Amino acid sequence: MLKVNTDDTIAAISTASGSGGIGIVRISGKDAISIADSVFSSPKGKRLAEAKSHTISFGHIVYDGQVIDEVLVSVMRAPHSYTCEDIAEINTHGGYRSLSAVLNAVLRSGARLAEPGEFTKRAFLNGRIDLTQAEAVMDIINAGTDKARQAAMTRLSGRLSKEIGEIRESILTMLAHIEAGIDYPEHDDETMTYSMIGDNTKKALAAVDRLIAGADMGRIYKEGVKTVILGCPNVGKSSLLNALLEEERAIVTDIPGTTRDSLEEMINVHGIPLKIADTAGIRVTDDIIERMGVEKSKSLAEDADLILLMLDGSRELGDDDRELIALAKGKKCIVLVNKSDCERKADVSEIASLSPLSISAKHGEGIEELFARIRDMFSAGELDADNSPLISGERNKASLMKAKHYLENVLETVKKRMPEDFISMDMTEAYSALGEITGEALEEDILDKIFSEFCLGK
Ligand SMILES: Nc1nc2c(ncn2[C@@H]2O[C@H](COP(=O)(O)OP(=O)(O)OP(=O)(O)O)[C@@H](O)[C@H]2O)c(=O)[nH]1
Ligand SMILES: [Mg+2]
Repeated sequence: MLKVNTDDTIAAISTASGSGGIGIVRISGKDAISIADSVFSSPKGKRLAEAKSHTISFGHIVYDGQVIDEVLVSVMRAPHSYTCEDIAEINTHGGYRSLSAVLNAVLRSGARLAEPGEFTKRAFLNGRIDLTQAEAVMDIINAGTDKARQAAMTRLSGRLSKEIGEIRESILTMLAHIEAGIDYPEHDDETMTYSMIGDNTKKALAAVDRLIAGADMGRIYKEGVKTVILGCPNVGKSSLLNALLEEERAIVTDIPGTTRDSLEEMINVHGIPLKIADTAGIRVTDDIIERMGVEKSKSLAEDADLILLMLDGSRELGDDDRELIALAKGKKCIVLVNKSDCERKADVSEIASLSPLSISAKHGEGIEELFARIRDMFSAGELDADNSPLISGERNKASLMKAKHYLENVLETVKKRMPEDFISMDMTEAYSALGEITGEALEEDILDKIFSEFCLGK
């Protein structure tokens, strides 16, 4: 069982580093308000201890006889706060010196520096949110696009928890009936028949499958479409990256083999985030550095969600080009024939079935058409709150895959009419795999790891 250590009071700077109009030092725990009080001085001698919950007080932070900053302090009392504990938030002027001096004063007055994600971890341990909602908080903070933010907001509202809860509930009901049958064979009417177990398991499995189906889109909205620009040397891959970014990011020369190592950037295509990599041109080479780059390009292509396969339209297609086309088979791929501004020498009739798109990376021609194709590939209509992908991280997908596996075992057992003990074993496993998603069935060290990836002060 998890140990809930909320004896100590934690503090951290909750705003981003760098200068801004306002910065916040957040304090949470049973001594939060008294610690804030010990460094707070109001012009009228008002004490924070007397302040009502959800009010804000004006004053100064004074420590060691020195006035550190003019501040506003919000007080939120347990259990009506982010962490369910007493919270004081000191709004300072948002410069690093001021924030760190205020934090130091708070730490010297009895608070402990919070670990990354510790405020959210307390909200979880105190039962205010479950793990899917805690992860949603982080996803909102890190959202790279509006769609990622929308999907995370849906999870924060608890919709994923609700769906997982319903599947677990149905498994639990089946388990209870089976157990009743095992323990009290004379109460046969309580026992579910194999076919009823089969039907209910199929329903649970369908619900798990629906969540898995959304998982890849969820990852894409969160982390971006893994996109790789692939092609032979000198076809214009780096020029395309620069055209997409609208800046001279990658070095472009007419020397084949210019790009040695892959280069990654994020771009936003009509709301779809693309994590795009320019790679070393693929060819057989003796240069050891270039060869390593070529290997890396190939492995990036294997792992990609989308390949932008580039050919040079100003020269004839070669065997190297054909090899790459074969490599991209079975993947989402857009074939680009570059250098449309030059005389066309490549005969693209052999790849007509791939609907190659003619572009000029150098002059930015055909880029809009490329964006339109990407949008059509990755957005099945506008996302709204009802069809946002609910699953985002790999962790959640792995738990769903595990649950799917055990539910399939159940169906197998039902089909072969094997003893019911097998069914309850597999159902119990499926039940706890689903519990990992909401955090009800997770070991403490795994939880620690999840929260440690959060940012400081949240
Ligand atoms: N005329 C014309 N030249 C282009 C176009 N795109 C790229 N080039 C030129 O082609 C040459 C190679 O461009 P790069 O973008 O470096 O090609 P690359 O595929 O990244 O090459 P490596 O990094 O060596 O694999 C440069 O001289 C570019 O200016 C284009 O659309 N039209
Ligand atoms: Mg290059």
